[in-house]
Amino acid sequence: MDAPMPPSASRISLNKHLFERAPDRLRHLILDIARAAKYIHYAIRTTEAGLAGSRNQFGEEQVKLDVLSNAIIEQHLRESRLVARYISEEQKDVVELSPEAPYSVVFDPLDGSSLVDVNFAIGSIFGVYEGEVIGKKPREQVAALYVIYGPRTVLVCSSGHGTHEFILNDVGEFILLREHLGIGDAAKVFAPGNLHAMVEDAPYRSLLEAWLQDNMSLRYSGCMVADVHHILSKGQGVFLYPGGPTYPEGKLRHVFECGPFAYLVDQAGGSSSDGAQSILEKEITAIDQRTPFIIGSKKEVERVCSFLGRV
Ligand code: AHM
Ligand code: MG
Repeated sequence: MDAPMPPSASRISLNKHLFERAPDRLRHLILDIARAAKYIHYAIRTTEAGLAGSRNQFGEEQVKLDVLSNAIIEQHLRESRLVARYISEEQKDVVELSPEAPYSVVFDPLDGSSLVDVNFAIGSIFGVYEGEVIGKKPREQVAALYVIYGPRTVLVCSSGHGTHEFILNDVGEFILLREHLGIGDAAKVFAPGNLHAMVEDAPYRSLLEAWLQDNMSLRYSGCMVADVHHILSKGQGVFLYPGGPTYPEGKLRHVFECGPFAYLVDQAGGSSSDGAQSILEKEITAIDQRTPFIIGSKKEVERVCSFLGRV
């Protein structure tokens, strides 16, 4: 049998890549978050896919993996000693960790967790701020990243120098896959969340008709991490989750879900909006704040906003 090949000299680890793109403390924090994601990657493969018997701050039923992923991330953030506080989709209050530490981390530990049992791709979303979070805007994040656990586990991150993609290799290291992910202005695919809103919203119905007339293709999985990753990976597309009868402000949460994606997509040349203003400029007023969300190719985001008549 041939001896295993040593790692290629040309392979670039997440650590090496961050050396030139993040100050040391931020680099260490991103590496700690990436390490937590490796444990979640393992937990998804080995944990029973049942309900945990508890509900989160939004009254949603938690699956065991939501609870476990939250605990894994908490432990890594605590041990990093770089995090003053964190805000999680799965916990009601801000959790204080190391008061003198420079960063706050916001996260959704397992987005799309209702898809665990059907074995669809799911993900973790993170945003990093210096100091407090409430009163800030997503543009003020110093880094954002997500990890998608699909057939492959991929991490996409930005610390303000573009949006970069890494793949988890067999020895547990994130290796650079694509240096820059870029999003073109025009979209060929659409991901329409909250179709129930169509019943009340004629403009939304006209938008869907326009997409079909333009021969655009539907790509909607029910996990925003996967659906927005599709846009970043293919370099075009639009995702939206507008308000509707059940959720007038939409279902998605500004601080943990929309803010980090707004930052990553902006760094890749795309844009995002709540229909009236950029998500990057929308102030965070509460940890449970929801927002309508439109994200992806710039021209298509503009077209959606004009159809929905909110610009
Ligand atoms: P979750 O954080 O509880 O998993 O909910 C967020 C998810 C998003 O990933 C996805 O875009 C949306 O909920 C799907 O909602 P719907 O079931 O209405 O299509
Ligand atoms: Mg979520």
